[in-house]
Amino acid sequence: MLKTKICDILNIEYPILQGGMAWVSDAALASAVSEAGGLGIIAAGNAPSDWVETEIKKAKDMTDKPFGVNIMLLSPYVDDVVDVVLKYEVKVVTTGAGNPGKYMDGFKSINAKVIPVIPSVALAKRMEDIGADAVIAEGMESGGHIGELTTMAMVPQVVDALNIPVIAAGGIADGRGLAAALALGACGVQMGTRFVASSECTIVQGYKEAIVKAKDRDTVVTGKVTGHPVRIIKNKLAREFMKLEANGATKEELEKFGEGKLKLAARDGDLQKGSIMAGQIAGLIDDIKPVKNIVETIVEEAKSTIQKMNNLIEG
Ligand code: TUI
Repeated sequence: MLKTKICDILNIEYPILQGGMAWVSDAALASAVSEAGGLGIIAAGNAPSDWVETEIKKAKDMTDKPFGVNIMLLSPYVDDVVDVVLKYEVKVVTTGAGNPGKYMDGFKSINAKVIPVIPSVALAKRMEDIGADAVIAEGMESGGHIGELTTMAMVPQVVDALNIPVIAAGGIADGRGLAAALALGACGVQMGTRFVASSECTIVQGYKEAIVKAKDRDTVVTGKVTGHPVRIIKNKLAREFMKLEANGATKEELEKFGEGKLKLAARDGDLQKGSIMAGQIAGLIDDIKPVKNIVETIVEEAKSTIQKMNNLIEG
């Protein structure tokens, strides 16, 4: 048992969500996480809505447990993806890379739980005001598109500012991280990078191995100039991106250069010219293992961490 209020709200066993990662989080990964007692999430990313529809159908076949869909609000297909989510009455919707305000009434009409990812207190408050059921406070330790605040600094500030539950994300990959998030007042965690390095994740093996190989300082943040900073593992692409930025490339040039590069790494297997998005916690991850093992190990480790902390005050 490691129950928090988010478990009741989402009807899940453990307070662990799997991050919605473009080109990574499909029905196979999401259903494995849901079957293991967490909340699996299919990522729409920049995919067309028919791909999302297929993955939702597959996930419904693969698990009877709740799962979610993550909507990336910068996607050109966002309106169609929302329609698919409404058609299939998806139980949980998370959003990223923007403000989901204009879709809120639709989500509420199917009784979906809506959990926006937010990078600041101000946006978290706005999400509470428009009826979000919880928020995911995602620190800049995360992989992919990030904000400016760290998890450690942001989570307690968001917890104090809101009345709805807060889930912590960014820099979490083990039970100590889960216990720390609970200590900061969060009622659960979302993990991305840890679940990429899992047996059920369907991306190329080399991407998972890059995470296992990565050390603490092996990620960099590119694209600050474009207004969409993205954390990736250092490789040829990262070096070229940084060179372009140093040479004053325009936002348009950088965006064009970045296009399609995540798929190139994750699905086509080009780990030098592709973009290997991963969080700073990649340095802690040293194995690729089944999702069930990841979830159970984290829960057990969180419990023993909390026990140890309790022992500190009981002498
Ligand atoms: O969205 C993510 N992570 C992502 S999305 C992605 S695909 C992509 N690739 C290149 C450029 C842009 C996207 C890869 N990784 N995480 C959730 C997240 N949301 N991080 C930051 C935010 C965010 C940022 C601004 C959420 C809201 C927001 O609001 C701005 C506003 O006021 O509308």
